[in-house]
Amino acid sequence: MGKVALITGITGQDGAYLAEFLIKKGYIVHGIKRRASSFNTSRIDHLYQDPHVEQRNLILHYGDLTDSMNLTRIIGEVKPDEIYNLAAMSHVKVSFDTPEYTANVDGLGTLRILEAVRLLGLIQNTRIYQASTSELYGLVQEVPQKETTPFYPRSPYAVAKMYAYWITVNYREAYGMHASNGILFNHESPLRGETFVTRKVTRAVSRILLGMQDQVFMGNLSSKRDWGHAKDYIKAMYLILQQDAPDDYVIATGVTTTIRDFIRMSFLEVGVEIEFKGVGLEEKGFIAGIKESLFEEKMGVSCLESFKKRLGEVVVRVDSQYFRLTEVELLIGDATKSKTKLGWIPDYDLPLLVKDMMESDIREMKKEAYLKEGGYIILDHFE
Ligand code: NAP
Ligand code: G4F
Repeated sequence: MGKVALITGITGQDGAYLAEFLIKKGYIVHGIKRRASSFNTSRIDHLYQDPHVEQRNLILHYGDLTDSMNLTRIIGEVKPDEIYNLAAMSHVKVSFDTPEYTANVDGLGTLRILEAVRLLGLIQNTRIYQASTSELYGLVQEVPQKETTPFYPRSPYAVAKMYAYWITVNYREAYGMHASNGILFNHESPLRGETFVTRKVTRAVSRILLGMQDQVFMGNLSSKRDWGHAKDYIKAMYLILQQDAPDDYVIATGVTTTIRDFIRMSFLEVGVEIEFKGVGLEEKGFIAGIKESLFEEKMGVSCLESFKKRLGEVVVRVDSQYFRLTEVELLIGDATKSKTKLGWIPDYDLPLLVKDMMESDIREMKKEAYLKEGGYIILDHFE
């Protein structure tokens, strides 16, 4: 019999990659999904099995991190070997609009899971992974940030996650639970939510290239993030729960990049050079050059002919509505402990991540353009 895992947040970016990874390892994976008025399982539809299939390896349960009785019932029925608590209201900016809800889900939600495991008498059977975050470092007290760096959270999201971090440590120390925190720096992928900065950029750049959108409005272009690939980071979650003793680990690449440079890299993926001019709200990104053979290879010849007419135009502007009340300016992690103790080695660096996201979004936007019959791509379609 394979091991049994329970993933909260299975419909999210990390939940989807982790579910696929664990199923390939022979696990039976149970996932908690929220009831929604429209389908919210697009990231895991390829793993879905009809409830009538015998010996399923993916089983979904309706649930919510705000509902203790629901969580306790599911954990009691599933009796998982491993729980990956990935569910959260995970958007930092939105947490300023919904601070109480964020505290309830991201902070108390973790307590509900720990307490359910304890009350059900599963302490010796069930290992728990808590999705902690580099946002805990906030106004950073040390560069780079590692496991011993003091926390200084800068948003309702980060404050809620700080409670979750410490309640996990406390249950480990008080009750001897195998409960661990992964302090994960930003990780992205083609499955990343569309309102996080990297995906917003790769989607918008793809649409601009295809003539489906003129420009994109961004927030703080100067903040720096340590971006890795979600496919690498979910492997670290798994490794953390395979250790004999529970502990807390930083997962990061050790490279930090501005939002501005991420935008440049995304356009450069198809040979478009962007130059930024101006400061603050007046900063703008212009099309400064086009490497025509690369553009043609990636986008097609008629798309190139149309796009060439846009040389010199502004495609990136700043809008203060995307600024945060208290910003996290710089994140860069030191993952030495994870590399030495877990043997965690990432496969992707930032250029590979950008390539993966751009290729996926260009494909997706081309499909959209064909369906809506809009944008330059349609010219290629008729050639
Ligand atoms: P995500 O794509 O936003 O997924 C969040 C998941 O949580 C979704 O499945 C969502 O369900 C679910 N969820 C939200 N509120 C819930 C509730 N009240 N009850 C039950 N489920 C709920 O996030 P992610 O990028 O995969 O991140 C996974 C976890 O790691 C999160 O806890 C996040 O805070 C943390 N983290 C992420 C990063 C990163 O860079 N990605 C870095 C550090 C830590 P719906 O699909 O229905 O919305
Ligand atoms: O992509 P972001 O929204 O991610 P953020 O705030 O770093 O949080 C993500 O990573 C955390 C790990 O450190 C996770 F815990 C959390 O759940 C989430 O996954 O923003 C990144 C940066 C910020 O400095 C933001 O101000 O990009 C800046 N930014 C600039 N313009 C923008 C935009 N962010 C968004 N979302 N949208 C913009 O237009």
